[in-house]
Amino acid sequence: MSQVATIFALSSAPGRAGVAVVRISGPAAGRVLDAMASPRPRPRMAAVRRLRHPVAGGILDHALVLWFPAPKSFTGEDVAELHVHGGRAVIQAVLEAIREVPGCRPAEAGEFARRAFDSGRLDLTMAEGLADLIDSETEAQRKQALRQAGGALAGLYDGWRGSILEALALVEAAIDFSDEADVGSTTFAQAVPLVRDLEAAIRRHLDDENRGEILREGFHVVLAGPPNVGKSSLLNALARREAAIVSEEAGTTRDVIEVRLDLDGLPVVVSDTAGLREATGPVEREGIRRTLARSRAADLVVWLMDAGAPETRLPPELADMADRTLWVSNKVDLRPGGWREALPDDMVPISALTGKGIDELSRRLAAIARDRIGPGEHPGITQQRHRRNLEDCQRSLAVFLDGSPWQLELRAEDLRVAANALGRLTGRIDTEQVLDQIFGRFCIGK
Ligand SMILES: Nc1nc2c(ncn2[C@@H]2O[C@H](COP(=O)(O)OP(=O)(O)OP(=O)(O)O)[C@@H](O)[C@H]2O)c(=O)[nH]1
Ligand SMILES: [Mg+2]
Repeated sequence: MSQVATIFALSSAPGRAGVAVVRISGPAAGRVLDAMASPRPRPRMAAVRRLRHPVAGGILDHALVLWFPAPKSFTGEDVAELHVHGGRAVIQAVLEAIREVPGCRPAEAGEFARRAFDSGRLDLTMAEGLADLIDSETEAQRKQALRQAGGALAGLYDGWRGSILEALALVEAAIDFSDEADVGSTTFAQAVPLVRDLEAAIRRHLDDENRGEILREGFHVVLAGPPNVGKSSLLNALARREAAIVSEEAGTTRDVIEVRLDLDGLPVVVSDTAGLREATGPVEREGIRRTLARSRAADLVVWLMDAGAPETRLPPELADMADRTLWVSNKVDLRPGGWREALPDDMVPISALTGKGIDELSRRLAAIARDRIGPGEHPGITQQRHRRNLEDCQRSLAVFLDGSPWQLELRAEDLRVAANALGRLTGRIDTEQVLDQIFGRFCIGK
């Protein structure tokens, strides 16, 4: 019998908690309820039941039980949920008991979401959005992930794919009627504006300065500058903890130290780096190499200098970063006669030691990050995988528009390639490898 396995797992976080949720999905889910929590509750209505061991019959716990018959469930299969008391022994006893019901086995990582995808409840971008929602750490990330999990990208991409298929049908009609020159050229001519609009829309969508991707990964700020100016002190002030070692010795920091901050709902990753100067040994030289590499890859460099000896030129290796640099001068507490005077306007004066100016600097960082990655009006690309497929699609549409209208077979192929790129993006056209990669990122119970 090639019966689909029924899978089960703890779907809430492991560890002690008030309540733990055990999810069961598959054809035997109803039998689990009959054997352990009889009578089955009405569909989608919570009911309190004594949970019993299916073989021995002993009481395991008192639980809130839910029954979602197929297809109206997360996975599209029969699903049962047991909300049990969140103690380790309770959870373990319940999981071991479910295993006794014929046809049930523990779920693998991401298997619930994979089944939801297989039954058409989710497309790939929605599944990815769900994974991101679970991983989201800040308000802006939550909003973006929720929008994607709710199908914002799926709707957009499916709509585009539909238009490409429409254009393809017109070109195929042109091929079928090619001996009736009039009909053929008319239908082909109808396809062209459709493709032109689409190509422009996809190009605009791609031209987003990677907003969604940076929001998903975090806005990267690198603290750089000469040695001893207070970069590590500033990192600690921003993080409000002693994340990095501070000392009066120049050349203290060697490795890059990263902290993740939530600045006004935006994920900002701040890195402290080795001070830039002529290195005195191989370890410092490696530290400086890392500083430069990090700074060049950053979304923003905070160039820190000593207010008493401002170094207002970036090292030549960072010349390209000039328009992504925020100038900050530290140790203003040491400047006699006030801390703002004689500093250029666009410089942020702070004292990492006393905390002066740190709030203002945080606000400036948040404003820059918001400008760069704040959620836009339109749902955005959130992953490299999306971008690659969209670029493939856009390129094929451009080839179509540039190609000869007399080579109809080739033009039809351009559109097929474009539609397939979007199909791979949403998972309408699958490659097992991509699916394994995406669902492998989920944890067990998701
Ligand atoms: N007075 C004063 N001293 C500061 C301030 N910020 C940092 N310092 C001191 O400056 C020295 C160097 O600070 P660090 O934070 O280690 O400097 P750094 O830039 O990380 O130094 P390297 O890692 O060696 O490049 C320490 O003695 C700090 O206490 C400040 O705002 N005012
Ligand atoms: Mg340091």
